Amino acid sequence: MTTRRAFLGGATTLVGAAAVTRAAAAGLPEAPYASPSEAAGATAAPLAPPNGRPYHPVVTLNGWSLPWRMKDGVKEFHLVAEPVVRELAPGMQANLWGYNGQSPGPTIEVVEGDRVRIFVTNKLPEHTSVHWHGQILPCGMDGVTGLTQPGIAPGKTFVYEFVARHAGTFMYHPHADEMQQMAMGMMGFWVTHPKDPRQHAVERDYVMLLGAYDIEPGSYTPRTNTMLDFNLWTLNSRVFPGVDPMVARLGDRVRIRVGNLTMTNHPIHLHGHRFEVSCTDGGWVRPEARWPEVSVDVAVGQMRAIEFVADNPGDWAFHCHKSHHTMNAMGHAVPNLTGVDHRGVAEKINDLIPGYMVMGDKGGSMGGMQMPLPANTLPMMTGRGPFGNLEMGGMFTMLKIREGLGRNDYRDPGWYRHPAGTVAREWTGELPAPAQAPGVPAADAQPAAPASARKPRSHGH
Ligand SMILES: [Cu+2]
Repeated sequence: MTTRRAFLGGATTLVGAAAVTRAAAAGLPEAPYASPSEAAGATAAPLAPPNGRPYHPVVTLNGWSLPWRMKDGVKEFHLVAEPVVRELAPGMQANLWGYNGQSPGPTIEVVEGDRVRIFVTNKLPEHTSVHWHGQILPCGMDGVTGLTQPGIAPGKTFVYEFVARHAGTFMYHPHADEMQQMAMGMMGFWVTHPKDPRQHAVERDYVMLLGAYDIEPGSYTPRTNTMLDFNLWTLNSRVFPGVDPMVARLGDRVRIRVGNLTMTNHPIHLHGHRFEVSCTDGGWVRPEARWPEVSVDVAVGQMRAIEFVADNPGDWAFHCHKSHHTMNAMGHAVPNLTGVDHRGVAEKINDLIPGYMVMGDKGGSMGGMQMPLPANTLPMMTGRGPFGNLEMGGMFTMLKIREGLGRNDYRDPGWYRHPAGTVAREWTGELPAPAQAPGVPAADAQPAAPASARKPRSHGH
């Protein structure tokens, strides 16, 4: 970008600014790329519109919004479909496909009524197309390979042009070799803001796409033939603890928009608040038709926007409620050994396999376990909180609500300082007698196996 501007600046002395501007404008708009820190996964500051109608920009969690060029009243964007390397969380990189250097691609933000022109250059080894999921547009702009257009061959650029007719929440993704291209991470968010910025106004507007990958521990490239059994569940192609927290000032009205381009549904759950679904794939929900929720199921191919007032300070969990979707890659073909006494068995196996470790006889908690991991592999349940291991992964992050933050301050405020006496704590005083299910003897009245922690013999301590 800088190089080109510098070149144009120098050229004006020779041929005049107007001629150069016309020449530059005749070509493709530049394809913007994220800054190095954003490319590494940092959440970009909201992109304030430099021209066109005003709007309140969104924040793409661990992502960024795509700048445009205004040409004769048309917003021109340039997407480049290409292979990318995405850090899913510190310690794990994935070879994905995406747009403009990242998966998901940059968020496109326009205003209701805008005429939009999107150039799509294909740098993938196979054809592609872009479907503008949810947009009401001329059929030939719908991006379905074979049905509404030929595929964009490698090395070619296509142009799409339509009016963003309705304010709302949308996505973009290929409609070409979808199983491969979506399993490789090709997707992006699209927000059409209302013409009147006072309509549906909120103080904080977060967007995220749900993704799923099947990456064998120790490897880098997703298996794209997987139908349902994915092992990495992502928010904007990041997994916890690589997902930034959402930050809100106490009293802010907050919107979180979620789009699902995985192959299964995700019940998205927010702690500490009641919210309403304010916008779906089809547009805004009338206020009298909204009902209160604390979880919203986002089905395959759907978008849901939730809204609430951030009136409860703290660090609140925000996650998919399918417990395997808040874990990182693991083998799932493991029997449940809770309650099984395998002391004798473990000793025998230790003679054959030094370092053998019994798992799961006291439940599945792995927070304290140190197991060797292959390279480029994240722990299954991980993340450190102020009280210890979080034992999370995948589709998990936090909503951090604090008093007195700056209007545009999205920095992680650190851990919540709980007011004195408001944290669950160990009780050492007198206990009331617990009620017992009728006819069932209390557990401590039954003969119990002695509890003892087992460690692999080779660790020798
Ligand atoms: Cu899920």
